[in-house]
Amino acid sequence: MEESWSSKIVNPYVKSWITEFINLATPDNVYVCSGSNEEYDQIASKLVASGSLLPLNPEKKFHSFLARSDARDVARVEKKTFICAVNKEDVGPTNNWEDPEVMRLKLSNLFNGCMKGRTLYVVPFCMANLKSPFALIGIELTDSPYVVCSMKIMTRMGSEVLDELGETNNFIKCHHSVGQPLLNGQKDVQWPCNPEKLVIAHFHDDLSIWSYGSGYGGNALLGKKSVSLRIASYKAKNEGWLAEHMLIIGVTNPEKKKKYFAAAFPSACGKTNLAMLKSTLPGWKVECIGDDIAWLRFGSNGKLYAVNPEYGFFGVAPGTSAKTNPNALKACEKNSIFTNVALTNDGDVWWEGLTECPPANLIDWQGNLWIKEKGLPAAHPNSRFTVPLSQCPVLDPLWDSPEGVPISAIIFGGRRKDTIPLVLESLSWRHGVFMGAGMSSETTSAVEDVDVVIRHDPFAMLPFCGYNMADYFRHWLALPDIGNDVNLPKIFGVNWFRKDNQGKYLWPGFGDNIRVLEWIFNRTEEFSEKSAIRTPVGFVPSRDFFNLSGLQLTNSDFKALFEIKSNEWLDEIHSIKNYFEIFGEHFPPALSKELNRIELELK
Ligand code: O2Y
Ligand code: MN
Repeated sequence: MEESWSSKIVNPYVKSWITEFINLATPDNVYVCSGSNEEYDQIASKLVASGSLLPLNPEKKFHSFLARSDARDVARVEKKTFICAVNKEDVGPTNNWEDPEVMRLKLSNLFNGCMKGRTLYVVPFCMANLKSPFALIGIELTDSPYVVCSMKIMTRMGSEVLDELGETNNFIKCHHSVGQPLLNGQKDVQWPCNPEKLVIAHFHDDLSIWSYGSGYGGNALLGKKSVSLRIASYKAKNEGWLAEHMLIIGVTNPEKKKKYFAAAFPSACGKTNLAMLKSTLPGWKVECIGDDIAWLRFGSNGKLYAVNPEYGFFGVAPGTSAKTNPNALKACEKNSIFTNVALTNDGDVWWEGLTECPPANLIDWQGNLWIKEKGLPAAHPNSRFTVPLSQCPVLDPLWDSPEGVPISAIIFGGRRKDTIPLVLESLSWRHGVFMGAGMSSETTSAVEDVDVVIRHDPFAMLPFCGYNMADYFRHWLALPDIGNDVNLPKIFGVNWFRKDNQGKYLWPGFGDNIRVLEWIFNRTEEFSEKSAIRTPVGFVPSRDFFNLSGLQLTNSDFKALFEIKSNEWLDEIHSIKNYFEIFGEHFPPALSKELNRIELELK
């Protein structure tokens, strides 16, 4: 066993790390992934044979599969996600903290023998183009073949990564186990996991990640949230760059001028839809670089350049339709893995919102005949499509550029039925950082589907900031000193979800969001003085400079979309002030000053 894997690993650091891990987890076999298409097919075939993957009808979804997870393992678990640093303060009040020594002891017990009866897969991967100055190499040791197939889609994975790593120790050590050893020839289940013992730990000292007990998404595909946000944001703070929960798009105007925007939205605010927007305005075009994560660094000209470190989309299926995101539907016509969606009787997939009427004889996400009258969804609300970025029909030509693209605007969004106008431009960099820090979004509470809860989610990074969030605010405030104030992107806030007094959405959204992007585009040009009105909370569009052509929007709708109501904003400021108090001494005074300025101006 030893010889076959070790002959493929020349790097002495990697070799001794794997050896040590084998001694701990005691897998039956070790397999080093090459990342080839043939290998993917072989592993997928094994998953099909064992019943863990179901091949879809190739005439409907070519070379694609359906996975059904254990019903207890369906999403990221924030409560069990830890950042481990000696000082609790370095982790801050928004993260779960654990002492590294305590956590290491706990993990060594959990991982002890956890891969008995299983194969350990060694998955070398690179986040960002291998030749990029942004590139971060990781190696995930996992006992989940589903994770291997997903990592092949979501990252640049395989032997070239080991070649690039050479003999250096410069890689992120990622350890993952589903936490269900197979003892004495025990038969495997369709989706092994161990939710009771779930833990996902990130260490400041050696930047390693240990994930135990889940096979799902962000818990298990460690290149995504764990490496590219939690670990990368911590590295970025120390090295003078940013790792953000942002999509990246290229926007071209009718004169063929192109600009790039990055936008941060909390989960479930339509980020993937915006990333692949199909414009309703003639001559305007949006092209996609990424839908979830952006790494931003200063170029030698002082501008911020962004790359998407990922190689695929792991998008929420429900709500994706020909109206909301036709490009995502095209992207997942082939070479895709669907997880927890419903199955049609002709071997295709279905989810709520895909079509108005569900097809007959659906099999639900748990593999049972779906009975509509029971009132439960056919697809799990967090069901996913995993597809290669390269299949996106509106992929930007620079999507794989090692240097990245220059960012002209940063957009913060959220889901709010009142208070926040359709679009706002910050008055300064400091005010923009305040806008990011004060972000919040409506979520439906897990208990009562109807209860709306407003969750503060600074920069949409609440679950993903790998260190003290107040220090993260300070890092953002310091960017003008690291780069060049003049060349920094402008900062905007958007809210597609404002409602009228009857509870009806005021804005059509989706393809019409291009109108907001148009205004933002024009505001990043030199000639923009007349196109906005200053308010205490930012610039809002002047009516004559906001494109409403072809829209049935009344004057009162326009007013309601953009109105800044002092009473609502004073409440908002009050809520933000209360929230900021959790950060104690780490909180940057510059943001308190900004808050006080707004409060004074509103009164
Ligand atoms: O539930 C999960 O494991 C996935 S969470 C996720 C996946 C893709 C993009 N964004 C998110 C998120 O929660 O922000
Ligand atoms: Mn996300």
